[in-house]
Amino acid sequence: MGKNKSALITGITGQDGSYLAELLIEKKYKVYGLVRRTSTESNERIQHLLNKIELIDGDLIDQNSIINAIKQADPDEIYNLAAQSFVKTSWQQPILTGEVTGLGVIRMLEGIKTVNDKIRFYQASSSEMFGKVHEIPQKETTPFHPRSPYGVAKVYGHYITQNYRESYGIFGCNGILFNHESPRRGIEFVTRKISNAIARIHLGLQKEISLGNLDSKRDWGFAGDYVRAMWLMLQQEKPEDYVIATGETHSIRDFLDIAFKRIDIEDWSNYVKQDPRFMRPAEVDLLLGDASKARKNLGWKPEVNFKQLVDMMVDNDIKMNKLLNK
Ligand code: NAP
Ligand code: G4F
Repeated sequence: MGKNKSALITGITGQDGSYLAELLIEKKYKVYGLVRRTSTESNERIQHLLNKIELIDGDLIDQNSIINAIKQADPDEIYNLAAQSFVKTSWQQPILTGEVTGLGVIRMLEGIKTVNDKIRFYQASSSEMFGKVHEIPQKETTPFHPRSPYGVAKVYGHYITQNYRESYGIFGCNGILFNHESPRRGIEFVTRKISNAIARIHLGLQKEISLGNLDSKRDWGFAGDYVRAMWLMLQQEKPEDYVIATGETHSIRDFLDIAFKRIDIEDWSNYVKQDPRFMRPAEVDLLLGDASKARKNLGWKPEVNFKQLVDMMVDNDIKMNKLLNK
């Protein structure tokens, strides 16, 4: 019997990192996670996995820490999920976002080139790169037009991964993932902000919710489905880039409709306030992905639909808030 595979995940403490770690453990991988030093631990999402994974100190800003982590883990595969991932913050911290979300990628690739150029590399590219979209739906060949420092940084990461593939033969894949959510989504992203507020309204802990633009549309899927696609990309014969999306788009208003219905409220107008603080200097109005290449080559398709996702998030936040306020 062959040796079990091993993987290094950057961003293991994040939403996707925690689901991917679960998937790889299920597949009998030895899983390592790169974690940055913080004054209080950010292990909440991987608490249940701590005895099954190995954490290694490192930061995407620090080249030596990356090289040391790759040497220590000696992985077959690296999944680069770490990033400053919140679009709104990228206007307040554009240089940090460029350092981590953009240059962090080349630091990982340089690490691979230095330590072992046979390691397979997954880069977390983003539908934010399509920004002011040039065609609907967006696919692998759609031109990029990023609308935020975050989007620009992701475009750099995307092209540098392609370049290391073409220049040095590194097995690097870009997964161009459209928005994906879950009960583990960060609380500042719109879906979780809404599901948590609705849970609190339902329990009488909060009266209303303040949001920004309600008209933008996103192709929202379930994070648990999307990490499967990441793994599948690295199991193929040839490294390629793939769009991962559901092929459906919904506005923030649609999300509010379904989420409020879960607590039996049909007309939510009195519960939602619009607040300019949550508007952005530039907006991505509409994202809708065409994942037919992934369906054909990887056999990938989403299992959780939009309503199931919204209900799952609201139900979970009701449960969590009940526990917190017991
Ligand atoms: P997330 O929950 O925000 O997680 C980000 C992770 O990056 C966290 O583990 C964070 O660690 C880590 N990190 C941040 N700065 C770092 C640094 N300087 N060095 C090392 N680690 C650092 O993001 P996510 O939703 O799981 O997304 C995963 C990746 O996919 C990101 O690259 C994101 O940009 C990309 N993406 C996400 C979506 C989506 O809809 N979720 C769509 C397309 C692409 P701490 O816990 O210490 O903060
Ligand atoms: O939930 P969001 O903050 O996600 P956004 O900007 O689409 O970015 C997410 O998806 C990307 C993939 O396309 C990832 F690459 C990125 O890392 C991240 O995971 O905002 C979604 C929409 C925006 O149009 C925003 O303007 O919701 C709108 N919105 C309206 N009110 C709000 C709010 N967004 C947030 N976060 N908070 C609000 O109060």
